[in-house]
Amino acid sequence: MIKIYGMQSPYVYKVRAALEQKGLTYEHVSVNLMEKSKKFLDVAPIGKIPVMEDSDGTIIWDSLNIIDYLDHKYPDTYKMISSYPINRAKELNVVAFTDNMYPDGVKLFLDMRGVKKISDKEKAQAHKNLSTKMNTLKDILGNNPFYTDRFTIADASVLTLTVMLNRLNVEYNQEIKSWSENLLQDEKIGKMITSKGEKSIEEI
Ligand SMILES: N[C@@H](CCC(=O)N[C@@H](CS)C(=O)NCC(=O)O)C(=O)O
Repeated sequence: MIKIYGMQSPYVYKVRAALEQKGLTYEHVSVNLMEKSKKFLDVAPIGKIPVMEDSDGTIIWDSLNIIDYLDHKYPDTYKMISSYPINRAKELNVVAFTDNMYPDGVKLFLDMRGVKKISDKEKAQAHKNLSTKMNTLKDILGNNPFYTDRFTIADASVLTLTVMLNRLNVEYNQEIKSWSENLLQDEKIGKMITSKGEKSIEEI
C-alpha cells in the first residue's frame, strides 16, 4: 500500500487531496519533525514531509513532485494537474504563489507554538502580507468554482492555505473563506484534511 510520511501538514493535505480523488488507498506514518529519526532520514534525505513510498518501494518527496508522479504512475485515475498546457500553467502558477506564502505562515506557526518568538511588528507584517496575497488569490479565482475548469492541485493548494490561516487566526477576505468552506463540504475533497482522532500506522 502507498505510505505517506507525515500527517499534519498543508503539504500532506495536498497529497491526500490527490490520493482521495484518485481513489488510491494509503496509510500514514507520523514523523517527529522536532527530532528527526534515522528511520525518517533514510526515506527523506531532505528531511521534509511529505514523502511518499509507493507500493513497490519507490520513494518520492515534495508534494508537487508526488502529485505529478501519481498522475503519471496511475494514468487511469483522476488527474490533479491538467494536461492542457494553458490550464497546467495556470495551476502551477497558483501552486508557486501559495508556496511563496508559507514562509510567513511558518513564522506565525512557530511563534504560536513558542518555538521561535517574533516581534509584534514582524507578526503584523506577516498577517498583512498573507491577507494581501489572499486578495490576489480572490481576484484570480473571480466568481469561478475552480481555478481552472475542475478541482485540481491549484484548488487543493489554496484550500490547504485557508486551513492553515484559519488555525493561525489570520484575517482574509470572506470570498475565499466561503469558497473554501463550500469546497471542503464535498465528501472527497473534505477528506484531504486529517480528521480528529485519525491515527497513523506508526510514528517515527
Ligand atoms: N516544497 C515542499 C515543502 C515541504 C515542507 O516544507 N514541509 C515542512 C512541513 S509543513 C517540513 O517538513 N519541515 C521540516 C523542516 O524543514 O525541517 C513540499 O511541497 O512538499
